[in-house]
Amino acid sequence: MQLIRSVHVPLWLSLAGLSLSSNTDRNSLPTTSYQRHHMQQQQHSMDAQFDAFVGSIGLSGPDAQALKSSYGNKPADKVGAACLATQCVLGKDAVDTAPLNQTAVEANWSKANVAKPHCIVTPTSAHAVSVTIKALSFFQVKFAVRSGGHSPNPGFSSVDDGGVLLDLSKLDRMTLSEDKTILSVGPGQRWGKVYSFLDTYGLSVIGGRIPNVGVGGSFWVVSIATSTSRHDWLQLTGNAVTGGLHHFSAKYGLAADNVHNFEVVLSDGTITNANAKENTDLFWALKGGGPNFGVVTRFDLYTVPTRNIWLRLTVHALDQANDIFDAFAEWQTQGGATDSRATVITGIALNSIAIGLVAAAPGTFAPLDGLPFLQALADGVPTTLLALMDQMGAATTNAATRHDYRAASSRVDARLYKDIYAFWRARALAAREPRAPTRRWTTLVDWTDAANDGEVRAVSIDTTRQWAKLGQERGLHLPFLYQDDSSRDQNPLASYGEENVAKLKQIALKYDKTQFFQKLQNGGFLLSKV
Ligand SMILES: *C1O[C@H](CO)[C@@H](O)[C@H](O)[C@H]1NC(C)=O
Ligand SMILES: *[C@@H]1O[C@H](CO)[C@@H](O)[C@H](O)[C@H]1NC(C)=O
Repeated sequence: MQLIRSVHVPLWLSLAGLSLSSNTDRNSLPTTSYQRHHMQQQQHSMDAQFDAFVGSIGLSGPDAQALKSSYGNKPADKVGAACLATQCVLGKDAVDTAPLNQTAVEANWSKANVAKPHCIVTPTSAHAVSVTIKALSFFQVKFAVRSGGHSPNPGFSSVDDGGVLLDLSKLDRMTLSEDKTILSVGPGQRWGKVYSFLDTYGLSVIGGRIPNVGVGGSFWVVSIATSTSRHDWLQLTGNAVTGGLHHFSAKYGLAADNVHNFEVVLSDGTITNANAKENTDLFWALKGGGPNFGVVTRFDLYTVPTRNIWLRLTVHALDQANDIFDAFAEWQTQGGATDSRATVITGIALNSIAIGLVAAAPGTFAPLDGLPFLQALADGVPTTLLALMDQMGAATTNAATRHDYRAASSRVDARLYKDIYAFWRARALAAREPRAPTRRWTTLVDWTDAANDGEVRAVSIDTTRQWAKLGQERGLHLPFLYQDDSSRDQNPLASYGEENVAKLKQIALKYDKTQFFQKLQNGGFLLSKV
């Protein structure tokens, strides 16, 4: 019925082979018996679809009838219907409708990402995720999934009033297998809490390096990054083979390499597993393929014994920058970097430079450890990974400001580092110049005023452009973009290469036949955009 009352009328009529007079009232019901018959048929098939849908989410009797009449009264309000349907099944505690809990709306790392959804679904089980996905799919409603909300890209973990926010924060269960080799953890847990939990067992896992990042947000990397660039904070990270998702990625691989099993909800609501024996193609794709295949509701991760580490954290004078690049590149290309359990992090801000040397045993970091320093925050002390995460956490801000990331990759080259640094520094200083001295600039690129979004972003865009340009000129460019650090206009999936992209697309079609995740997901590095 609603189809006929809506703006689809002319199309429907022309399909029925009737000519329209120009003054046809769009809202008047067609009257020929052919039309009536067609209408009834459509109504029947819609009724059947609706019944199948309410049955599939476990609604029956008066609840199903109430939903049907409520939706029938306002057929255009699809997002309202999806919210209502999930609320009928999951209850008011799990589905927050207007007026929304403001704290949940504003939970964000970057202020640029705050958006107010129509309702917030906070599932406490994979089943609840499945119900939500079925409702979103049936009503064709836009959505966003939030694990920890640490993405700096607007719309990747938030959505406006036309959509539903799937907030995974209560999928935060952690359990250790009896033999302590596997940690099962929900995507809404934060890495800091994961490390605290495991620390009591003398264990760790290979995961994110910032405590506040949600577990679900860190598995999108398949390959290797040698350097990352951030706007007010030029970061270079290096160990033997990777830019390091984790401090010991050179030994253990990336977070994604340490997954034993993913529990995942597919677009048709199926709850399944992907591992080395089951759905192996999906297992491969989930390890870096982005939010294109399903919603992961549980990660089973291999634990690693590494717990006590050796750490040296020093602060350096700005005029040492070039010496530091020389030493860093030398360490990367020679000797030192063959130690697979050692990592170097250089954090270069506009007003300070910090170097972190991390090793599984007292490390040899020549030539880096010969550099003079202003201050040692930690000096060759044995510490725990947990304490290191805390220190990383303290160094990265969680304040309500605006953030931006951008990814770039190149081969190791001191000269290139220096040139990029000079380029970035000049631009970043210029962007900061007109601001009042009271403005607080901390570590990462944080700014507070939306009016400066374009100006601030331009610095990092230009820096990565320059990086690519110089890299290409000097034969040092690498097309790889580290997904976790990529900006919304970058295309990290494409950087995996044509063959991988084709394979990912094939797998996405197999597991998501309706292309739900491509069509209705609000943001994210989607295969449909590659
Ligand atoms: C998110 O942003 C809002 C402003 O829109 C701010 O008031 C709030 O404190 C932020 N939330 C968090 C957790 O930082
Ligand atoms: C509102 O949301 C916050 C953050 O998700 C949560 O901690 C709090 O319990 C919620 N408040 C209510 C009344 O549900």
